[in-house]
Amino acid sequence: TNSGSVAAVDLGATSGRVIVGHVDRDGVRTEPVARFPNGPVALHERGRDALHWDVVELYRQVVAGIERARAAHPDLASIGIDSWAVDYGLLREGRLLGLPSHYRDARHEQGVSRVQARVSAAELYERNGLQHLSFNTVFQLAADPDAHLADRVLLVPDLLGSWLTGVEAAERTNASTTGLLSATTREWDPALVAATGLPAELLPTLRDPGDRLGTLLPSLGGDVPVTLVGSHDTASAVVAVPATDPDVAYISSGTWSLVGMELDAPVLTDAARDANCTNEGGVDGRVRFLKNVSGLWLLSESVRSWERGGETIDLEALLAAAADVTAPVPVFDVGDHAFAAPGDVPARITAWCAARGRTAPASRAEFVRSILESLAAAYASTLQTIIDVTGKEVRAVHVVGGGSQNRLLCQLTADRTGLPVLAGPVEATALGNVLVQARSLGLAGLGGASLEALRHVVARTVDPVRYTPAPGSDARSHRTTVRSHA
Ligand code: LFR
Repeated sequence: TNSGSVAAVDLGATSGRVIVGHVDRDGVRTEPVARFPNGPVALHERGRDALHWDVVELYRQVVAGIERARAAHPDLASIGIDSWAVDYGLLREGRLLGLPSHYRDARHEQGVSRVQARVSAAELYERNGLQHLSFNTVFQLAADPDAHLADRVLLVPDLLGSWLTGVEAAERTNASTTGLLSATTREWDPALVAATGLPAELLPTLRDPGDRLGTLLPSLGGDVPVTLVGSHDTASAVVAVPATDPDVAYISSGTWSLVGMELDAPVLTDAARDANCTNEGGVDGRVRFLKNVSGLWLLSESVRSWERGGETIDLEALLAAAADVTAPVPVFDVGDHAFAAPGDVPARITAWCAARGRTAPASRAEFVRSILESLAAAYASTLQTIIDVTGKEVRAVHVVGGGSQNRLLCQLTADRTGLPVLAGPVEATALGNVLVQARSLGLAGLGGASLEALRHVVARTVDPVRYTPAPGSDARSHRTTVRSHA
């Protein structure tokens, strides 16, 4: 019944934030305390440009954010950390061996053949249940020329957690994205670890969301516990999907768009593998059955390239102009390898169109419209795949995260899926992070609460914006297909 405040550290691939969440009988309220940019840093090494994360700068920002949170709330009850998945720091005797590699670095692709020479793609899927992404940690480690120097590997949130507390652990939801975890036992799979060519001792003990990792080191102010949350950002976001109906899909919409459903057990069928669906580990042992679709990164990279000349882009104005575009725009394959690395996305869209004899967008507004139409089209076909593979009924799509504020994208998603879209909360990841801490501390009567009960707290707090499929949009055919699976 006691209320309380906790800090959520949420690191995304394009920005990080520290948010204080206040939890009481009425629900959960969030208060941003710090926000800072993040992104790949290209460093010339071994004769090429390698993409890294400036994880030391991230740590500095996290510590500053925690200090600000504690200054404003001296009674801060706990801290939880989440970030993007798969990337790691190599340590030797507790010392970081170099800046972590960024998942968009092309080097990882070399790891695929090395791993698959030891474990076939089919066996990999049977064991880890993961969609094939060449940046899965198992492939990154196999391609990492420095990995043999390390005695420990820590995923990014675990690395930051160890710097804050001195305690090393592998939080299980994020561990599930490595490709090294069994999809059925949710323990490290020795055969998968062996496929990297590295010793099993490299991996720390697995721990679960809700466990106390440790206490802030005395040099950092001491006293406050660091509580494990769904440290994979997507796992925390799914906790905060304000669904009150089980027959829904979600899109966790940020740098990436994670399109899928929550299931009780993994689906490891040939159909799931052929469709490249993933079974990632959720909080409370749930399965995040989903596919990675590209995301707002296409838009932010476009804006970045337009701003390269020194100009500042007004994104709101550009989105309004995109909503007014009436000329037909190309729908391109957002998953095409051409769009994977950082760079000039509009130029790549033009090249993609030219190679296929299509008319490229003619203005910035048309580029934005083309990107959002293409994302929405990918959401619709991915959702159909998820429905086909699971045989589940879907009556609505919850969109959470940054993309839930993009009205045009939400409307296009409703139109192309033929389903109502319920948009929000925008800060789902931080909310999921906060709620898992609050439950673990027993704040506001949440001790022992089910995920459904946590989602009710979110639903009580935020009112999602509803987007209805436009009558007469080409969604009608989608809707019939979707419904026929009911
Ligand atoms: C989203 C996300 C995705 C993961 C990608 C790379 O932020 O965590 O779930 O596939 O980033 O880590």
